[in-house]
Amino acid sequence: MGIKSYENARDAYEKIGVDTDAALQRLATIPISIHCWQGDDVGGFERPSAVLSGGGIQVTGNYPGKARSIAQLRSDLEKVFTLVPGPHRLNLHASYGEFKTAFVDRDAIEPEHYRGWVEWAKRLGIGIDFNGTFFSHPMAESGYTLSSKDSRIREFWIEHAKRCRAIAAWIGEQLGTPCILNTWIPDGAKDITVDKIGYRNILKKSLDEIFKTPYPSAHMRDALETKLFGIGSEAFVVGSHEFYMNYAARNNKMLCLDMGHFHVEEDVSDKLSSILLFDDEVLMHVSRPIHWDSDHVVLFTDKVRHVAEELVRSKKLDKVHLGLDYFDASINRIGAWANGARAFRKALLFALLEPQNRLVELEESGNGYGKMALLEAMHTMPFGAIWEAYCEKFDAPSDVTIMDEVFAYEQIVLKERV
Ligand code: RNT
Ligand code: ZN
Repeated sequence: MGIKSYENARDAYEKIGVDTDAALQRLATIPISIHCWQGDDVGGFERPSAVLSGGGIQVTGNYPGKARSIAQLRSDLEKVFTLVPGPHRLNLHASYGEFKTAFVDRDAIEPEHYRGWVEWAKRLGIGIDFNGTFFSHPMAESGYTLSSKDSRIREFWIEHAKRCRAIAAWIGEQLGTPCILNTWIPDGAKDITVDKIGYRNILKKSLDEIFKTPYPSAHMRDALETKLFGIGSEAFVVGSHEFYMNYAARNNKMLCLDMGHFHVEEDVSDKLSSILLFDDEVLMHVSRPIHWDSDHVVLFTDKVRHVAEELVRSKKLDKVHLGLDYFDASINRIGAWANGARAFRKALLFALLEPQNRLVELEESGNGYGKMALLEAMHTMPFGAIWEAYCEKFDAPSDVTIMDEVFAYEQIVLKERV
């Protein structure tokens, strides 16, 4: 598009009191944590040909080109980083450690297994966030992990969680940026559960045990991911929204809000101002829900925009850690990955270009129509030119040229994979 169209767009925004240069600068300071698991369908590298199994989540599709080794996954991630404009972090799952030839079980993982990722991140100048892996494992087959009534199972997963915290603290210290550790467990049941309070009580005790060891917040911070239901846990999820909201508030932990974990008609953006008034920080799992926790690739949709708008309007953008959570194995994975990350960044830019003071004035003066008209006008502002300028700033392709790069990578790199 070029300078001229940016300048025209800048003038148009200036007329409504919006400083586009400031918005671009601000956006360039906001990292998005790119999830490792879109590249290999949440398989991980604990064993050769590992695949996602169980845990209330599911990947569909078998489009060719999936990453089958850590080296391939890193190559894919590096490609994605060039396709997405802006500062990145890596969101790593415990099952993506470098275990070499020996099998290392979840209750035996050590920082050493993640050294390769840390070295890689240092080279790229990015931070890493971390996740315990409480699924795709024989010890999770009963449907319960940290809330299991079987002490052998429970202790196994408590040990995993403790080790993940130690690893996260080590990663954060190594990289000089706090590692956000998300804990999501699949615990729940397909049908009527009688002793719900029993399971929740066990989960509460397990968490208390896991969080006994304090770590400096400069190294790691804990987040707990809430959920309403999953595949196979339609009737009961132990770690529900209410459970974790209370646990987090009372124990000074962060909530992780996954946009796919609520009823489709619920507006996740509306939850943020209530939570952030009481909790210091929140972790977001940006996703695009369709009917159930479907982990669809994020697009520039209303729901995604509303989350970005709420973060900007509430001035809490710095308090919220932004992570992505989607996985689609039915289309080109690199394109899916990049598209989702770009769509969320685009939503943030859209939100940063809102004439917020003017909108609040209209609202406070009771001018409902004026507010509506101005918000409506935002949809036809020359937003594309500003977005393109942002992409250019990071040498990232435009929305139109990106597919050529994705196709070229597919031809040269992905096609070779068997
Ligand atoms: C599952 C949660 C969780 C996972 C990842 C892979 O419902 O959303 O965040 O998607 O850990
Ligand atoms: Zn999630």
